[in-house]
Order: sequence, then C-alpha cells, then structure tokens
Amino acid sequence: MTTDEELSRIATSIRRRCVTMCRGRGQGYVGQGLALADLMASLYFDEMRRDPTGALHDRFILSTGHSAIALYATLGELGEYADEELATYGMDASRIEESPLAGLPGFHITGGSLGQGLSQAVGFALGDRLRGSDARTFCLISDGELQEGQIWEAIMSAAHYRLGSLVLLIDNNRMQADGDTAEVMGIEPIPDKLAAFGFAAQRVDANNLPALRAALEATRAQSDRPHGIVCDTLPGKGVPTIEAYEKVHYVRAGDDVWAQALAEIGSTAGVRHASAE
Ligand SMILES: Cc1ncc(C[n+]2csc(CCOP(=O)(O)OP(=O)(O)O)c2C)c(N)n1
Ligand SMILES: [Mg+2]
Repeated sequence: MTTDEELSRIATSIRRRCVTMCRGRGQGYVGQGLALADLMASLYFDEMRRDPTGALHDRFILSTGHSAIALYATLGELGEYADEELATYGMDASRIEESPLAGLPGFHITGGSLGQGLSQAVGFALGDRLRGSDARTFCLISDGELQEGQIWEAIMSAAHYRLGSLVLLIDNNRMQADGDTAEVMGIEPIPDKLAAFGFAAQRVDANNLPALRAALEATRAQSDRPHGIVCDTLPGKGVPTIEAYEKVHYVRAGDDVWAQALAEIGSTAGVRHASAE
C-alpha cells in the first residue's frame, strides 16, 4: 500500500510534469492534467496491480483522448517517458500528441474522437474473462462524453454481461469545450442513472486522496455488477493561477504564467518512481 502522504507527493510531481509539458509549446490541456493528478496517482501507484515483472496486470483505458496529458505525466513519473520527450508535448513530429495514438507505450487505444473508449473497455474486459484472467479494467471518460449515445450502449452492455471487473471512472469537472456541462446538456444525476442501468455507483471528491482510496477499495469486492465512480474534479486543481481561469478547457499562456504555475506547485525535486506496489 502506498500511503496518502506518498500519493500526495506523487500527485504533486505529476502536476509539475503537466505544467512543464505545456510550458514547452505554451499551451495544452493543463486544467485536465492538474485535476486528474490525484486519481492517476491513486490508480497507478496504489490501486492497479502489477505482475512480478513490473508490467501492469490491470488495464487503464483512456477514452478522453485530450486528457492524455495526465497519463503521459503519470507514465513519466514511472520512468516510462523521459522528461526531454514529454517536453515536446503537442509539437510537430513529437510522439507526445495532445490526443494519443494507439500503440504508444501505456496507451491501449486512440482516444481523440470522444465517446468510444468505454465500448473498447467492455471488449477488453470480456476478452480477459474469456482468457480466464482476473485483470480489472479501469476506463476513464469525461462528463462531456456522457452526452454521447455510444457511452450508454456500452454501459448497458457492461451491465448485461455482468462485468464486475470493469470500473468506469467519470471525470466530472462540470465543463466541456462549449461551456458548463449543465448548460450545454445536463447529465446529472449520474449515480442514479448508472444504478438504473445496473451499475454499483458512487460519487467521490476525486481531489481528496483518502476519499479516492475508499471509493476504489469499494470496487474490489467480488461483484456481478460493473462499478461506476463519478469523480468530481476541479480543473486546474493545485495551481491557483490555473484554477482561476474562467475557460480552462484549453490553456494558451505566456512563459510567465507557466513559471508562476510551477512556483505555486512548489518543489518535489528528485521524485521518480521505477515501480509501484
Ligand atoms: C466525437 C467528438 N465530438 C466532438 C469532439 C470535440 N471536442 C473536443 S474536447 C470536447 C469537450 C468534451 O467534453 P469534456 O471531455 O467533458 O471536456 P473537458 O472537461 O476536458 O473540457 C469536444 C466536444 C471530439 N473530440 N470528439
Ligand atoms: Mg468535462
């Protein structure tokens, strides 16, 4: 088990990486990266299991392609991407695309076209069951993606196939490219809707590490119901300058802003984790 203190240190370091990545080109999905840092730290450094070789035993499927910055930063934390390469985020000829390509280390699918990842996660989970594997599949989608019909088809099929090994995580940051999610097309009450479809549903403050730990632990129980966690997040979490942005779906800013953001996060120099328990 990784302690809350250690997870907090890791999440802070993930935040630094997200800001540093955006600083290179002066732009990117920093709000999402900062918001998801606590969840990613909890998943990759505590909840998801690894094989004795160190390879991930459980799966993480990122449906929200543009939130890849959070996963790149987490994989950087694990030493799977060098800082020099992460600094090329979004640049011409870089592998570190703002939305990832399938086959890139750590990414199972291409996710730029929203709404598709949960269907693929259901497929992975069914495949693991057929193979007799006890691997669990964690799939991250966004609140905006809940407006897509395919997501609800996937939710229906996960419940039909009693995929207890599937954990759906919804980044409920209450925003999408066109404004507040509630104003564009309301999606609440999400837990009630998930429960009506046959999921075991929870809601958690996903910027609170002990609460996240409890919510993830609750999904471990043997169940013939898939799990859904509405992860309430704050865009820009941990960096007041970014939190204060009115429109934070995509941030373009001068170097002074990125320098200020790094100063607000503070130093976590020397943190690098080769593996996690
Ligand atoms: C199928 C599809 N439709 C539209 C888009 C354009 N698009 C990119 S990001 C985005 C906002 C989606 O909402 P959410 O993922 O909640 O955004 P965030 O919280 O990151 O602002 C949209 C509509 C897309 N990538 N894919
Ligand atoms: Mg959103």
